[in-house]
Amino acid sequence: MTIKINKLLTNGKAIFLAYDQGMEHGPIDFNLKNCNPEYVLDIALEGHYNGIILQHGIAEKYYQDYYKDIPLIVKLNGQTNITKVEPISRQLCSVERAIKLGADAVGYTIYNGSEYEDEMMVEFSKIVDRAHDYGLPVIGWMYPRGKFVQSVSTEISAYAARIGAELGADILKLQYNGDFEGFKWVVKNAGRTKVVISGGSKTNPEDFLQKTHEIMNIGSIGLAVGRNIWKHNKPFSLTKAVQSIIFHGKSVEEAKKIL
Ligand code: FBP
Repeated sequence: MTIKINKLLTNGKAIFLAYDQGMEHGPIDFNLKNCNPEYVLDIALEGHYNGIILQHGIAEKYYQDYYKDIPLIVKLNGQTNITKVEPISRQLCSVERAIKLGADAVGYTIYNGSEYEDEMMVEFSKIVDRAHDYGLPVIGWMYPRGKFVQSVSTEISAYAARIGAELGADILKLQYNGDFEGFKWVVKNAGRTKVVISGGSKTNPEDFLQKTHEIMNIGSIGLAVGRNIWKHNKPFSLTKAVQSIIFHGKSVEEAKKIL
């Protein structure tokens, strides 16, 4: 079965807009504007994102005809920030329900280094098996976290990338730790599985452009970013600046002029 990944890419590169933080972090990330899914979907649509990442409930209520031009990535698992326990993120939505909602890809987080990593790896593998039967790409959020992980080192990131590739992910979403040379090795370990880098908590736009420039030079294909965009007061100009680096190879200085 051919995996239909091209719908998610522009000349092999991508920027996805992540909006599953309402569950992962809670409304602490939101204000009166961006707590409305339509506000974020408008950014994804008008900003020409390669995909919007939603939990299934938000997809069902908001991803109607008007937004159908944005490729949909349904996040199949999730956890809350209420219980401070060993990280485990369980499947909450089936591949079939994601397809009914219009998904072009599905996503799943694995916390490598958690005492529950085996449960997530088993769930993830079953999802890959099922999704690939439908030609649906699978994005693995490979987040080393838990009592066996001291820090998100380059070594553990490379290990997580390799696990994602060996489990059959089509794209991996990794957290860049700022080790520019080391992360080239991390990306190499993903092999043919593509890598996008997560946005992280909101920083100043100049630093975010610098990070974007770096991650495009370690072999990743782009970003899956949320808070840095939809918490910014000018999300469209920041989007254009970031896209100028990802898709047009602009320098940080050139991109800053777009802000
Ligand atoms: P951000 O760009 O806002 O960091 O979003 C990326 C993301 O992976 C989301 O998909 C997810 O909700 C969140 O980060 C997880 O964040 P954390 O690292 O705090 O668990």
